[in-house]
Amino acid sequence: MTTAHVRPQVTTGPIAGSTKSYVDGPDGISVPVRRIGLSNGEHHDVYDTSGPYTDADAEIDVRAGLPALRAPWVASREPGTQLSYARAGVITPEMRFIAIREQCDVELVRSEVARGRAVIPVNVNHPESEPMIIGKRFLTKINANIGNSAVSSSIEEEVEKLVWATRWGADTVMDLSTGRDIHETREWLLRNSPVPIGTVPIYQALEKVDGDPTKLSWEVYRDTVIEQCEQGVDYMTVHAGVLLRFVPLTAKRVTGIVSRGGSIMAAWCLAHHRESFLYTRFAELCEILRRYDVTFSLGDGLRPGSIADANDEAQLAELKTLGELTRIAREHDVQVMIEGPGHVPMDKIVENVRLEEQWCDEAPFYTLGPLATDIAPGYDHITSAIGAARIAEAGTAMLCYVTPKEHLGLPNRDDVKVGVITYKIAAHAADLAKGHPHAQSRDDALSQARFEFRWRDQFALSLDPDTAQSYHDETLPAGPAKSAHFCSMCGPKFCSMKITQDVRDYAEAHGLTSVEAIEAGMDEKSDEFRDEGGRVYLPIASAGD
Ligand code: IRN
Ligand code: FE2
Repeated sequence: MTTAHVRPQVTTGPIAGSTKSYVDGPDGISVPVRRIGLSNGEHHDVYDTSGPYTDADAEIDVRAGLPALRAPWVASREPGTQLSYARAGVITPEMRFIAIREQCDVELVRSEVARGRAVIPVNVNHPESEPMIIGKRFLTKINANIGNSAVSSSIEEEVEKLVWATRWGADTVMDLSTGRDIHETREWLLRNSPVPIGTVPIYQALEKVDGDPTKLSWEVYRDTVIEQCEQGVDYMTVHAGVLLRFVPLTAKRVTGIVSRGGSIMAAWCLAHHRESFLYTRFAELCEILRRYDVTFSLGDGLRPGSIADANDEAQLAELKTLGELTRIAREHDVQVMIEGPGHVPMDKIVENVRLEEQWCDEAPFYTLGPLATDIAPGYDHITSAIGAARIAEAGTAMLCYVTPKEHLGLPNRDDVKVGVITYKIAAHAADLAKGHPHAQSRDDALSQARFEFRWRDQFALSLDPDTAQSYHDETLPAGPAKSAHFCSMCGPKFCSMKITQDVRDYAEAHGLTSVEAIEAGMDEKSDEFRDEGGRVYLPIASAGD
């Protein structure tokens, strides 16, 4: 990290209503949790992706980078991948860390990794990262894409986007930079990232040949991959399933090839009329990734980019090829996940998961949304979260976020937050539907706070406390409103929760259960009604008085 002009200014400090806490495990393992303190004296701990930035006294110098948490673990063992250890029955400190984080048995972590149904993306050269797992038996994860383009953004902005994305819950971040200073931007991100960093190496390889895909070669690509492995990139998108013979299958599509990496490789294959070097050299690539324990994210270069193209022949032919490559990677002890669509209508979503599981031997599925409709540019975080919730419920392990700027421009810091929160909603909704053992407790705690008019607790338990509180305060900013038994939506007389509580109070006072209380109340009211003559419409004088 040599650039003097980078300002060490990133967002620090705890999230409103929370403090950072650590759970200690064996071997000096210390796992971060976000502790939400409640006004009734209880607290609620939640999974925390934000790294040391949310410590109360955080003073982060981004020039120095984060502490190298995993360095002693890596130094004390023979070279190997998490997959090779898991297969040998070895439990690594990374697995122990994850078991505490996920509140599960460490044997579940080991066996799912050994089986290839989960991955732990941890490059030996990214010791700053806090271990996490991607697999359908664990909490659904979300990825946030950042990175500059030739026309926009600086290193400072990208580092702040990284810190901001993880603050709101991004489990991994991908640096998709294609503009200036690609190597240096990535170095700053890696040294300051508490979460795994992913990349698409073909983007940087293309920069090296002046943006002309036909000039790409295995050698340029290989050297780029090694450069990124050395820096510490934890997982890499490799579009090795875009085969020469699949390219014509996209000719009649409405939106052709929408994947950047996919279109670059298709251009190379057609120009040289040869099979993709990513495919023909795949075993060599495995050997490189294995040395650093970098995880493959096998790219969906032929994913559908419109509802019309969903689940078509090109997409499925590529998916089958990714299954073939999964087996080769695993033979080399390299961890693998599989990237998925894109744009898919709701009725075609589940089929994607079933085919992926069948053809790719249940390697973790990592999908981009998918968008459930094409008609809402400006709102594609929502169109895609609908698909994302559905596909995660069906078994997708990680969701790649989509921001409101999708299809329109490079997301800024605010878009990153909206994208992350939107995807936390989709992921959590899926975890609830899947019956994840620890998912519902936060819903229950928030609902309890809501019912008891503990407004501050309701804000603190929410995914975005700042927005929840500012919306509340827009109409009722005064301090006493934080304990009032109503909000401005219904006012004091029409709050259903207030009325329910009155019913319960009445029941208690009269020694009745709630149902009896309601019936008793009904009887009282109907007596009143009859006493007044049993008329639905009362004369104006009596009704108004
Ligand atoms: C995820 C699932 N399918 C695609 N993605 C992500 O899309 C991928 O991980 C990368 O972050 C981004 C752009 O990939 P393409 O357009 O180069 O395929
Ligand atoms: Fe799209």
